[in-house]
Amino acid sequence: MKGNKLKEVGDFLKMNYVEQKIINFEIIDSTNNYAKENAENLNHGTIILSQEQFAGKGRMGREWSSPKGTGIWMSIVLKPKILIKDATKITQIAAAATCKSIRELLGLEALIKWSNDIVIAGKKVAGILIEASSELNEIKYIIVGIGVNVNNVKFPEDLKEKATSLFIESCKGVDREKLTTKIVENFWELYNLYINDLNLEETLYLVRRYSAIIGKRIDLIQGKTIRKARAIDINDDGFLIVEIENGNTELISSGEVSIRGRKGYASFD
Ligand code: BT5
Repeated sequence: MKGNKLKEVGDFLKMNYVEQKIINFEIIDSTNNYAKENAENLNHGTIILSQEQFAGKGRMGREWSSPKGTGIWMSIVLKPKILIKDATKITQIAAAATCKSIRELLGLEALIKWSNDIVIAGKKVAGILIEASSELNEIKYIIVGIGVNVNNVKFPEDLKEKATSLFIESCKGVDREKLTTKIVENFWELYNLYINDLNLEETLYLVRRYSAIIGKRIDLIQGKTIRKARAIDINDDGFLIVEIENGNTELISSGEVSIRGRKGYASFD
């Protein structure tokens, strides 16, 4: 374990959140796995970063490509007193914070592909993986995994069509430390509003304003079933309101279905 690579992040957090611990790895299977395996002994707010992941994970057993030194591969350990049903709100907080940070730091037109992808020009630049453990209905811990493609210049063949990086989109090198700090800062602000005041307004404002799908035609994918629909809005509880082709309106919970654009993975019309 090395403790000085993403030094500025550590300095920022030490100044601002004294109790927060940052764990830096050169290489690890997955920062989420590490966080889960050690959750009992890690304090609320602990941040795990790695330069590289050799078994980075997406949702539902999918892989997350995490080459060395190119991206932000980060997990945040949370131990909030919330019900398991509210864990999906943390996905929206993380997506809003990541999207906002990319916009603030780089001025790129990042959008949220509801609910856990950040896309630029129809390609995925970041993904969020929330893993929670609960007892009865109460959360024991939530691990917020955030992966951002920062300075990748190319992608493996199978990702070429749907992945991009901040470097590719902005044509300049991006300071990972600054971006990591900004994401953590924005995440913490939105998270505290929610946890302390049950205030999700700013998060909902961001996920609506920067939605890649509201008003667009989408395919709703649930297992082997694909339904054509239109995304109408996100309601105050964070559910996506969709109008199915047959005219019925449905509320979709984060994580319940996958969404695809009619013209491709994240190209919406
Ligand atoms: C995600 O899953 O988008 C969640 C990604 C979370 C990654 C972070 S990194 C830190 C922490 N530790 C971990 O092990 N994970 C978290 P999902 O929506 O299931 O998307 C996965 C799909 O995205 C894959 O099946 C690929 O098609 C595609 N993909 C894989 N790597 C990618 C990359 N680097 N950039 C863009 N797309 C990628």
